[in-house]
Amino acid sequence: MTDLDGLDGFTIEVPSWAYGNSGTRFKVFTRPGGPRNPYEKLSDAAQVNRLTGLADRVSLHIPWDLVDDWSDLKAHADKLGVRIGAINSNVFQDDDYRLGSLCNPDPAIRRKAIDHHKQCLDVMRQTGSTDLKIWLPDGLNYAGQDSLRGRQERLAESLREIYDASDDDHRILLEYKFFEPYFYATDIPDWGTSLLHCLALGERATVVLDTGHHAPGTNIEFIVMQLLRQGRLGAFDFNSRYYADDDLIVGSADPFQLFRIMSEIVAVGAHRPESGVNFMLDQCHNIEEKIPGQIRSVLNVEAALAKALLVDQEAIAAAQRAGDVLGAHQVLMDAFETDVRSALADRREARGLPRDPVKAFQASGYAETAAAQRVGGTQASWGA
Ligand code: RM4
Ligand code: MN
Repeated sequence: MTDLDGLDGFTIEVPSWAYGNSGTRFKVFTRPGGPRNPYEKLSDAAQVNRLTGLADRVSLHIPWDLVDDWSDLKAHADKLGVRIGAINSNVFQDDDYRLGSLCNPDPAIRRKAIDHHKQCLDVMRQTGSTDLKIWLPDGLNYAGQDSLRGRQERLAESLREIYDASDDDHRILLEYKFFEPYFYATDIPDWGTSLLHCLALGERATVVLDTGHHAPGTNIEFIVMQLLRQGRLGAFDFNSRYYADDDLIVGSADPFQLFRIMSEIVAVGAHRPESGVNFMLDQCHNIEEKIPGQIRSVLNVEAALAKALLVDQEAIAAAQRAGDVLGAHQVLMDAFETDVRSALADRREARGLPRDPVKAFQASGYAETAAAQRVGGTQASWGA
C-alpha cells in the first residue's frame, strides 16, 4: 500500500484541556494521577506523541494554562519533544461577559475582551505559537434583546483591532457554533458568517471547523470543500457528536463522516503540512481514561486519512465523467471498506513505534507512576 506514504509529515494537534478532569454539569469524575498544572498536562500530551509519532503540538487555553515563565514552559515542551500549538482565548467565564464579549453593547466590556486577545498574542510571541483561536460565546436568548446587526458591526470592529495587533506570522482562527451557550441567536453561528469576517480582515484570518458545531444532518464535507476552495480552512476542531456539542472521541460516532471529510482534504492535497490546515482535537474524556482516549483519537484520524488516500482518484474521476453513479460511489466505498489496521501497524513498527500504541501505553506504567507521584495540589479541571 504505497499510498500510505501520503501520511508522511501528517500531524494532529492535541488540546491541553483533554488531560484535566472534565464532565458534565451533573458530575465531574476524577482519577488519581490527573495533571495539576500546564507542565503535567504537557507531559501527558507528550505520551500521545511518543507512542504514535503523530501529535507533536499541544494547544493551550488562556487563562487555564497561564504560567509565570513561558520560556520555562517552552523548554519543558522541547525536552518532551512537543511544541506549543494554537493559543485559545477565553471570554466565556467572567461575569462581565453575560451579554457577550467582542459583541457586547458596553464598550468597556468589548475593550476588556479585545485586551484579553492582545494578551493571547503576547503569549504566542513568547511560546512561538502562530495560531490564535477565537471561539466566542456571544449570542442572544430572546428576540429583540439586542440588535443582531449592531452586534455584527461591533464584532467586525473588535476583530479588526485584534487582527491589526497580530504579527505577520500570526494567523487568526475564527470558530463558529450554531447554538450554545445562548439559544435564540449566536453571533458567529455558521461557516458563512465566520468566512465573511475572515474575508474582511485579511488573508491571515481563517475559519475553524469544529465537527460538533453543526445541526444534525449537516453535510460537513461540503463545508470543508467550500472553505478549501477559498483557501480559508485554517483548522479543524475534531470530535464526535450524537446530540449536541458532545466532544466525544473523533471517528467514534460516525467514522464514515470522518472518512468523507478526509476525502475532501486528500482530493486537494490539504493533508500535507504545507497546506496550513491545522488538524486539532477539541475533546474531553469524561468517563474513559484520558491519555488512551487521546491516542485512540489521533489513530482514528490517521486511519480515516489512510483510507482517504486509498481512493482511486483516476477511477472515480472516470466514473464521474461517464455519469456512472453507482460506479463512482463504489470507488469511494472500496477505499472506506479497506481494512488499514495492519498496514498502519506495520508502518508504525517500521518507524520504531509500537504496533498498538494504546496497549503500549497501558504496559508503560506511566499512569501508575503519575498516580504515585502526583499527590497533593489540585488536579486541573476543564474550566479552571
Ligand atoms: C467551544 C468551542 C471551543 C472550545 C470551548 C471550550 O464550544 O468548541 O473550541 O475552546 O468550547
Ligand atoms: Mn471547538
